[in-house]
Amino acid sequence: MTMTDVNVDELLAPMPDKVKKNRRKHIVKKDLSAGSCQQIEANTRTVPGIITQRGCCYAGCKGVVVGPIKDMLTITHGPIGCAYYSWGTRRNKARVDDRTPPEEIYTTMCFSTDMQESDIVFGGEKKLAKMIDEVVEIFHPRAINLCATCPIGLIGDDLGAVAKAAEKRHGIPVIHYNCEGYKGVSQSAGHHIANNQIMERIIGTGTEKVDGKYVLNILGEYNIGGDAWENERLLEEIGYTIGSTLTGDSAYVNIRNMHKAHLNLVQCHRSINYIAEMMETKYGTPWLKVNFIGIDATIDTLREIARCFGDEELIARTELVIERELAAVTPEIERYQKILKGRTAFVFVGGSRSHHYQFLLRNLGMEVMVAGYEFAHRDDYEGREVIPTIKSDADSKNIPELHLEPEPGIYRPPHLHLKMSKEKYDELVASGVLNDYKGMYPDMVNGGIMIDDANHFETEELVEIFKPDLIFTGIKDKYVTHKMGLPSKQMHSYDYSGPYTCFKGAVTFAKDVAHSLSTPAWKMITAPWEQSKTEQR
Ligand code: CFM
Repeated sequence: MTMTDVNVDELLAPMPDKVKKNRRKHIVKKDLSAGSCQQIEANTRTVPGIITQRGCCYAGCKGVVVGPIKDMLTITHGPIGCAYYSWGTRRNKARVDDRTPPEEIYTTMCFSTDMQESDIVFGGEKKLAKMIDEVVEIFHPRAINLCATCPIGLIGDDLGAVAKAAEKRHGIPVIHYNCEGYKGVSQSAGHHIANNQIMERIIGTGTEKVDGKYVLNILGEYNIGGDAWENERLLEEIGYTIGSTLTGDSAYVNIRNMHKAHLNLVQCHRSINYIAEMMETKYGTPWLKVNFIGIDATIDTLREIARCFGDEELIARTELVIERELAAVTPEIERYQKILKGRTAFVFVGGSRSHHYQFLLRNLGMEVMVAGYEFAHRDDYEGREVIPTIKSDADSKNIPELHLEPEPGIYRPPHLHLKMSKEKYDELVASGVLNDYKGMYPDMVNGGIMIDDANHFETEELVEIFKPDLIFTGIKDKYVTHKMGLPSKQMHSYDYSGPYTCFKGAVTFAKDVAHSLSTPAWKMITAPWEQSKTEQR
């Protein structure tokens, strides 16, 4: 059977009719002959009882966006488990925060109010206020995040009031996030809530001067396994200054001054597109969708950034760095290509990697047959042009939208940020370079499947049909995959490896994948369906 023969309806056949009808809308097969992408259903509720890969709203807010900020102290207001599972498990690395000794910070700080039964009955506001007093006295944080969990929303503790009173008592920002786990349909809602507060409370409050001829922010880069450091190394060699990443290895003190950058780079569109758009409105900062995953993708990204500024010297330095990096990694990549060429994979990750890693895998001679997102929205699959047609439902209406205006005295038109004429800027926008994202569909292989919020049943069916050599996924699917006799790499945390970005990162990734595929262990396992066939015989 060729890839284009795969019948999605057959795949769902064993499901009850209602579920089948629901799930069918979340699966799209790439069909080159059809031209544009068929509409996919995304960012809607998971079928109750189905084993989803998704996380909660609190995970998206605390675990993903605000948790990694290294000089803010985060308090999880809720039972201890929520803090336990959202701290230290995501490999968002950070260097020591360079405060005056003895107050250096060696790790991101997370505390929990450890809500008990009596707190749930009588309310937890006093406990939270007391905890803020204690952490201020002991740790002297620059600013505090307060994150709500499910029970807090249910009992109605007023986080905003506690935060406001604490700000008065201590004279530092105390920022609250109503990111109860049940808000929205996945962690995506938490990204939005975090974006809103970072925009309202942090960005734009700094008054320090940011030096540099070309200052870039890297939005949606969380420095998993050190990814951001590799990006920064290259960009700084070319001649850029990094204002701040958001939020990998980031600091409150730098985020405050992000409005002073000339250009925002957007790596993960899903988790941070709100800030990119809001900064464009409020400060006039243009944004460029980038991808540092994959050698060709990195080269294209570096050239596009240089093109945005149009400085000949910058363009020449970009080419020089590309040439040098390529020369250094090509022999090694070619070595791994011998093992990897012709192999196939599935990629199931949150809301951006399933697209980005297709570029890197292609560089290694591999093809992605099925790509799934846990919680992406239609624009991450189909491109931003569909945004005006996305219908909002009760769940999305639950998340506040900020309506911003240009900030008087600070706003500068975007072309002035890039030091170019308005005409030239308009041209870059019209050609889809700036302020745009085309989604995953254009980069899928013909006959390949895009699947939203995939579940275990579908994963197993797809494996049986496509028989991939490897699955890139998360911890919930990793061991299920192993039991099917397939190697699986953890694509959220990179297991214990990384960085995977840019040129050197591509070699590390190639090495890890080659190791996974070369281990003889997989030959010793019989997939469940193979087993039943043997028994039938
Ligand atoms: Fe963005 Fe991420 Fe992702 Fe994401 Fe995540 Fe992550 Fe992810 Mo795990 S911010 S959407 S909520 S790239 S934690 S660093 S790997 S699911 S694909």
